[in-house]
Amino acid sequence: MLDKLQAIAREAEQLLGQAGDLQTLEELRVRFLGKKGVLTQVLRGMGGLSAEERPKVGKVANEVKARIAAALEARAAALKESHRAARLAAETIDITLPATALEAGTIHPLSSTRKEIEDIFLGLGFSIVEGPEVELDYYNFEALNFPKDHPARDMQDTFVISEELLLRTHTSPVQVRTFERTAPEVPVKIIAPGRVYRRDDDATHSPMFHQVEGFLVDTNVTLSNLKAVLGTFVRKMFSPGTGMRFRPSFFPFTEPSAEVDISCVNCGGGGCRVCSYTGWLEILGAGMIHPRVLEVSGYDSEKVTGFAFGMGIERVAMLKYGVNDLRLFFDNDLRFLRQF
Ligand code: 2NM
Repeated sequence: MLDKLQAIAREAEQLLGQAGDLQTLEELRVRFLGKKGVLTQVLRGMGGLSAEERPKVGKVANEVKARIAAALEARAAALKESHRAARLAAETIDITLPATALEAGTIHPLSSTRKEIEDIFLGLGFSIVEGPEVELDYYNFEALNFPKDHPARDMQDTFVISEELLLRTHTSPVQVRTFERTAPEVPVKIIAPGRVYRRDDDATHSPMFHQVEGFLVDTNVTLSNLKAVLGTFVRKMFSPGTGMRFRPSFFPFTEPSAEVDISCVNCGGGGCRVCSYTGWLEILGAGMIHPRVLEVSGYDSEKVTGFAFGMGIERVAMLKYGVNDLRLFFDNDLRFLRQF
């Protein structure tokens, strides 16, 4: 029996040494070490051995098993290594070839416009604050004095998530969150840039767009302070000669409210197709913060006043760069983006 075991070991080692691929190796493993393999067959015959012989044969059987397993492993490693060497030899990389040029990107026009707006207000002493895009109905509408039946609160116009949650339709909730943190301290001079969402989609409306809103709260803030700040802004943003006018309007969170126009960036005010021959272009909304908005956020509206304004970054960018379709900003067509 011992001779038989030695013979098995020798045969296995010889066959393994010749195995040319992993498939053959696996077949040999099954043949020698498998459940119905050669070694198992021999060990079955151990029942007929004497009590003295049994442990001796058992010991040799285990040694043979270990030898075959080791030979299997060594051959598998050798085969894998030679496969790797062959693959590397076939694969030729010429590291002296010139590299493929990486195309340099550019800053997106909405990003540069946002940055320009931010820089102007930073220069006027405003700080930048951001807030969540998924917002509570309370901060988006309730605290801003929008009545329960206001059309903007309709599911038709707002992306509603639940009874309490929605996608913010403007960045004004940032103002309320800021008021809550700072009240009753003054002054507060903040701009809030960011993404906003409305259910609207055409050449001049995108369901997602960008806004910058700003507000200033202090003692003795008046409408003339608002005009001074916005006048400075439009002259820096467009050109030193840019004219500005206020038209009466309505917003739930400001009283009085105004739509702000600038003299046409295309014709300078003489009248052309861009301004529909009016000489003016609407650029932002503004007003004096409604006392109720100040009060719910913790300010005493008898002691402090404030102004607020809001503008669409897409609209500013369209006027600044003469872009006539807002969707171009979101199409990611390189022929468009490369022009900035
Ligand atoms: C606008 C127009 C007018 C505005 C008001 C406030 C707040 F929170 F202070 F009341 N934030 N933004 C505002 C006012 C926004 O956007 C067209």
